[in-house]
This record gives sequence, C-alpha cells and structure tokens, in this order.
Amino acid sequence: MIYQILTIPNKILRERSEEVTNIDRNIIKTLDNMAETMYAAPGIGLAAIQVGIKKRLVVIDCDYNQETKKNPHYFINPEIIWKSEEKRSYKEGCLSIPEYYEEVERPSKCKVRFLDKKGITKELDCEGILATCIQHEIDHLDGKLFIDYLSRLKKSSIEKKFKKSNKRKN
Ligand code: GNR
Ligand code: NI
Repeated sequence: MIYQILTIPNKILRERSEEVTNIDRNIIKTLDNMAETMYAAPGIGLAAIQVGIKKRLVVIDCDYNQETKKNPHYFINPEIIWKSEEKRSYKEGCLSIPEYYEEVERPSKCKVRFLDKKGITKELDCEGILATCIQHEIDHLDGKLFIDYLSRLKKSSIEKKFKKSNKRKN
C-alpha cells in the first residue's frame, strides 16, 4: 500500500515521533508500506511522520536505481550515538518539500543505534550519502526539516512559497 506523503506547511511534520515499544505485525506492515511508498516517490529515505504516522520508524535505500535490486534498510528507534567533527555539504531534497534542493552541512560520518525488524539492537557506521540521509531522517522524527539549517531569508521564502501553493489548491 502506498501512503500519501505530507508536505509543508502541514504541522504534523513538526511533531516529535514516539518510540516504538512493541514490534508487532502492524509495525512490520507499516515499514513495508513505507518502503513501497519510498520507491514509488521515488526517494532514498522516508520517515513515518512524512506519511502521518507518529512513530520512530525510518526506511532508507541509498543506492537504489533501475539496474540494482531494491535493498531497503529498516530502522526502528534510530539514534545517533556518535558523529564526526568533520563536516560535509550535500545538496539535500525532501519529499515533504517537493522540488526544492539546497546545500546542507552535516557531520560527514556518524554511528547509529537502532532496532531491526526482529527487535535486535544493531549499530551501523555511516558515511557518504548514507550518513547524510540517516541524519535527515532522524531529524524528521524530531520534527526538524532541512530548511531549518538554511538562512532565515531562504527558509521564510520557501515556506511562503508552499503556503501560497497550498492556498491555490484548496
Ligand atoms: O529522497 C531524498 N533524497 C535526499 C537527498 C539528499 C539528502 C536527503 C535526502 S532524503 C529524501 C527523501 C526524504 O525526504 N526523506 O525524508
Ligand atoms: Ni525528508
């Protein structure tokens, strides 16, 4: 099942998602649907809050393209337990802020702790696009968007644009 993706200025995107306490059939189904939604979008990552589900669930597949097999990575209650001093800048996009891309500087490497689908605690060393993407997704779980890192001028102009475009639709 493909979920509908919420876009700014929807206030749900600003809420903090809740920890998952029990990995039941419903959670597994939600993760599978999130992956389907991510591939359909298409995107390289998706946080549950982007489809209106306020749970700390993330799916990522950074190296998917038409020639490669799908290889979704599922993260339950992910947290960053280490980040590098070294930073890198990457032109980010977000399915909740369609067709807008801007450079964002973040730690170039990080270590993430999470539960897998079986409820086993795992740790993963991330670098490159995966490091950028997992930080972007964990931000979503805390109600944060990549435009929050931009200048006030850039942020307010993009917010204004999306407020207007929503008015035209309604
Ligand atoms: O599809 C996505 N691409 C992307 C590119 C650079 C940095 C982060 C991302 S994540 C984004 C999908 C999305 O909005 N996830 O929350
Ligand atoms: Ni996003």
